[in-house]
Amino acid sequence: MILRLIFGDQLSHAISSLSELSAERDLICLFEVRAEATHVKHHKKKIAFLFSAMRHFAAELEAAGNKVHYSQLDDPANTGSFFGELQRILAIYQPEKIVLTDPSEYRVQLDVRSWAKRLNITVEIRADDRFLCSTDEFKQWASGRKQLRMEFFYREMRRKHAILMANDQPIGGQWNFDSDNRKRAPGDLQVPDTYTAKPDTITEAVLDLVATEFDDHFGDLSPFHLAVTRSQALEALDRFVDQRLHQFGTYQDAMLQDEPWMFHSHLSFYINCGLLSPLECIRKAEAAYHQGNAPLNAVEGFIRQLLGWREYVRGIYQLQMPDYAHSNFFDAARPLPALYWGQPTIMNCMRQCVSETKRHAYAHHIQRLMVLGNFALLANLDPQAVNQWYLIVYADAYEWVELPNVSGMVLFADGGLLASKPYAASGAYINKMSNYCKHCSYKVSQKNGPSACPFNYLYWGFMLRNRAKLASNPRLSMVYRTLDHMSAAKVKAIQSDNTRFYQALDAGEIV
Ligand code: FAD
Ligand code: DLZ
Ligand code: SF4
Repeated sequence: MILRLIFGDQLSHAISSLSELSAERDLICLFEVRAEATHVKHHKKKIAFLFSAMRHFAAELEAAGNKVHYSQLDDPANTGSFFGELQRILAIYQPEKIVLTDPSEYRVQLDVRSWAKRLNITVEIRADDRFLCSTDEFKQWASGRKQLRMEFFYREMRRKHAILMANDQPIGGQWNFDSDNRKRAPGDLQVPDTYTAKPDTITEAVLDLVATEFDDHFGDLSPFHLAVTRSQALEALDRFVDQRLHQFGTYQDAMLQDEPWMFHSHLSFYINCGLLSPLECIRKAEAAYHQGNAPLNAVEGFIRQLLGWREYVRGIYQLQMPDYAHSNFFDAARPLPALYWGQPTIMNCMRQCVSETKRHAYAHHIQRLMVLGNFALLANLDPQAVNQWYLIVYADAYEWVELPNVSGMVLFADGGLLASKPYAASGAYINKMSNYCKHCSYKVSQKNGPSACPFNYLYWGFMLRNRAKLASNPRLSMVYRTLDHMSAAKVKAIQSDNTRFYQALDAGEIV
């Protein structure tokens, strides 16, 4: 007998650990374990989503005639860890070897590499070929390059997979249509409803379990309408392509009050746990362009996220771990303020993004980057605390994708390996891309004083504080030239606003 172990983010029937599967001979194992749900205290909805998707996946495997062992979290015999469950199951079945697909997170990669010795059994670790760029291929691309810019990686991926290409040239004559993708959304924009699935009895049981066992975790369980099977996830993909894709590009960077979904795809949960493959999402979007159902700026924008960013951050993670997790270019050390956990705040943009995150275990990219992340960067928050928060709160978060986005893209903690400059922005950017400021008690047009938008003076405070580390960056030369021309009184006002704000923040006052 071969024991084939499937992790919670490996719910793909075509996964490498299941190739050459023999239904008569083999046993497929899936383990719900407390250690995974609590090594960081994941959002309740994230745990419920993954447990329900795992249970549905196990049921599909069984229905197809396979032998499956599934450890439920509330089974009194459950030991609570992958290793413990494996030991327990090995004693019962005594398989000749274990086959698994390499786990996505470094922490678990280390763990599985110790099993052969600790369990005295052959453990065959297969590559995860659901990614379109293998670890070795990325290493090759990166070797000898001074800068690892996503744009050049993306172009190679477009060529290699022949996506949106015509005779080795990008369709439309350009690789990138970002300049068409920065429109502000009108306040009365009609946004279609996101896909909703009705919870079945399996999901209901999981929701009860999570409510009981993880009551002290952040986040709302209800409403729960995520897809938990491949067929539901395919419906969600079709709905995106039919109803949202055509506007994806235009409103890619836009945010609206009380509108969490915008024209994004809401597919990351399903792609990252294996219910959808990135290539099928890319191909469906490409087909919509060729059929005239979506414009090039939208389709290229969407494909760049999946074929470019997603593959690129995974490559960076594989290349840079374990050191990457400790990078802290700015020596930032402020603890995560309670407002990230829902403590009231006067900053409407932060309130909106945190409350939507709490409700849906989802926020779209620009909320994660330019509101929640921007504040973390400006306020000098400890990268480890910020990473932990992002890993906890989003249902699509696994360290391989969360860490490069947070430490690289948002916090510039890697000193510029991933981004060419920090994505720092004042209130003007948030006001340009959203209507949040209209609903805020702070005044975005005011630069200094207690009623001024904090992002305005925190932005300059950040640039002043980090002058020695940033002034030589050519992309920031304009910023430092502006600072050099500021009057001493203006600089003093910025500094005293920063001091006042941080004193209040550190004292736990409502800011
Ligand atoms: P869409 O906007 O519809 O994009 C389409 C797909 O492209 C996504 O489903 C996703 O698979 C992929 N994608 C888009 N941007 C990125 C990116 N920067 N990196 C990797 N893949 C991308 N994404 C995660 O999947 N998990 C995370 O834990 C995560 N953490 C993030 C943390 C920060 C600070 C930032 C700035 C971004 C993070 N992202 C993460 C990337 C991005 O925000 C999410 O993938 C996206 O918001 C998911 O929503 P969507 O499916 O509607 O995406
Ligand atoms: C995120 C998560 C959670 C909360 N629980 C489990 C679990 O009980 N069993 C499991 O197999 N996977 C879980 N996961 C996903 C894992 O964290 C993910 O598979 C690993 O990080 C892969 O390296
Ligand atoms: Fe956010 Fe400032 Fe706008 Fe308020 S005024 S919503 S704090 S950017």
